[in-house]
Amino acid sequence: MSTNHNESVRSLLKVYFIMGSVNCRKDPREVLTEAIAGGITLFQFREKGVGSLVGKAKLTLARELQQICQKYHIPFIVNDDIDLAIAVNADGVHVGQEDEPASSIRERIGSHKIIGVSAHTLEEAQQAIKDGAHYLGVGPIFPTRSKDDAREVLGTTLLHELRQQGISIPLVGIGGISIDNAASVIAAGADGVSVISAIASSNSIKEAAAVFVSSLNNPSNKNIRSLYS
Ligand code: IFP
Ligand code: MG
Repeated sequence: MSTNHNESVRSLLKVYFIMGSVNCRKDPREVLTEAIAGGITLFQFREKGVGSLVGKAKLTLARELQQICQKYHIPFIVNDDIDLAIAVNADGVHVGQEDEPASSIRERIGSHKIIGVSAHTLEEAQQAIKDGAHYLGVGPIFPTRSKDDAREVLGTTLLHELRQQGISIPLVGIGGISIDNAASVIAAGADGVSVISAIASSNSIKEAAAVFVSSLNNPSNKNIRSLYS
């Protein structure tokens, strides 16, 4: 896909679903298919943590999930694993601060691919933009259990500060985002929300995704705790 236009990435971030097999209570292929039916706008394959697939099994799952994304025209982003992203010709990668800088990743994966970088401070954000990131993942906004090595909770303050400092590139909030607090993340300046558990752990994946989509279009939407009982 062409990613020369900031605005196309911005709109893709609206409801950015992230998962790997360990986040799913049923077949990840089913989870992804339902999430897409609910209206997610972007998908990141994040096969990480205790019990995650490696090697050939990881590659196979990546290909299967990518095929589902392709069928429904949802861009497929790979977390961390640049070699995997290249092997499957993913639409982009997401990397953390401990990974290769965006500038060298871009040389490896090609200029037309999406590069997202995690940022936890203004300085990290500025550096990632210099290095050529197309969007920034800002978080953890709220406490989360999806990440073993999660950093200090930021609240929505950094999002606000980044916008106040004139940073205009697409931003997505991540970490502990639920239907109840998603609107506050957007209000602070994010273009979208990244969600793992609130969709993957729901007992109705499609509805959970759909409620995020509609709550971001209509922030007064009431919560739906029954989906997580
Ligand atoms: N942010 C994001 C994203 N993805 C990650 N895997 C992460 C931080 C650690 F939402 F894509 F921006
Ligand atoms: Mg990483």
